[in-house]
Amino acid sequence: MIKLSISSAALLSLLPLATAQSGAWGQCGGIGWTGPTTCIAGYTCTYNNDWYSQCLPNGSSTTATSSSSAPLPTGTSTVGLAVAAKAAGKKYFGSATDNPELTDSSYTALLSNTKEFNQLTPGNSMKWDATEGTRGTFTFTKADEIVSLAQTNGQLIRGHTCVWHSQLPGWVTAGNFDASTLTSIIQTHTTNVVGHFKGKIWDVVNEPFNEDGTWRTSVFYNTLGSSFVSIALQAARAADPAAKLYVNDYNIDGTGAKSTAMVNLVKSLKASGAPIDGVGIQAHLIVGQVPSTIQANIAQFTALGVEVAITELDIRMTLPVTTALLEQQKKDYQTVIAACKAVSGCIGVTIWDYTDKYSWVPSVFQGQGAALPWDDRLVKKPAYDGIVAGFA
Ligand code: 9MR
Repeated sequence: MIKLSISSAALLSLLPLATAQSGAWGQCGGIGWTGPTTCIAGYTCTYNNDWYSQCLPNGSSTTATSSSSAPLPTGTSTVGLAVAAKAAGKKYFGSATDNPELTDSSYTALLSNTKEFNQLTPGNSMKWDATEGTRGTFTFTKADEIVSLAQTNGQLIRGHTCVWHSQLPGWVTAGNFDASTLTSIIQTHTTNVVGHFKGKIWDVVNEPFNEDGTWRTSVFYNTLGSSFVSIALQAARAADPAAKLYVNDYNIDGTGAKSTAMVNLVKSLKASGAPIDGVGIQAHLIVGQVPSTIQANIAQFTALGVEVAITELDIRMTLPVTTALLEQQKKDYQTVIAACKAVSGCIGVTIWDYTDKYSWVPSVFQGQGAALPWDDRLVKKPAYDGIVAGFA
């Protein structure tokens, strides 16, 4: 048996290379296609629609995002999202990622393609529970894995995040610390984390506000009032003067009470001399519901003398995926990207992972998903073309 397969492989290798094979994700068929119709090892030429067949990893499902047998539209642009972002004068287009996904070689290959992504954000491995689960003991193994992947690829890193009410170990939340002890706990944490990963952009403080613009109650706010923000920013600046320091939140995508609270925070930080370089607009959005004020909103932040980044973009829909929803999602991505493009102080965009395969959405919003520009087979969706059009 073994002998047979070795000799057939040897025989195959002697065949002329006239029939070149398509590479990973390459086109391998469709009306008018004159290129190769077979794929490199590990990939299968998979029918997508009459005009397009693509080399997908062996075993990929062809119907994963479709509830009907009618083929859904796909993205067709080949520009590269980071290429498009840079052509529009932005620093980066990036993706969040997480350690468990990095064992998926098809996923990692596309994540490492700097034409698509020249920036990565670790989705979980820099958070407090991952880096200082025990007081004073710092663990950077997982975060280092992502940072070194980015470094190997030549990609920027957004550090995420130093001070957040969530994914916070019990020793912090339940420690009953007085104000001066908690201040030093924040300083030690921020100093060690920002100091370990020098030269990054940082979401130093994450999600400080409630929807109505009041301060969110957390161990930090309850013990220190709003001063916890400047305590963290100052520690970050001292640990790495070259780092860019942001405050990041969701539902501050359009103008409104929560966005106004962020404006007021930036004003007061600047007035007091606290180091603040940017506002992170997460942009976890819903198809058909992108705020019409998104560009004006970005501009109101940059007018304060800070930069803006869209830090966690995804645009979810109620499943099942339909052609109409995909087309609306494409428009919505274009709207968000065009708003960032239009404001020069909006420096870059990060999507909260790039494929529906690893999106956080379905596990949190029941019946919703398909929020990202690549589907769960890593096939481009119309949203991809929307992003390219937004940067154009
Ligand atoms: O993507 C992250 C997911 O894997 C975690 O389970 C979740 C836990 O809170 O956090 C997700 O990332 C969040 C980010 O850190 C802050 N903004 C909202 C993101 C989605 O929940």
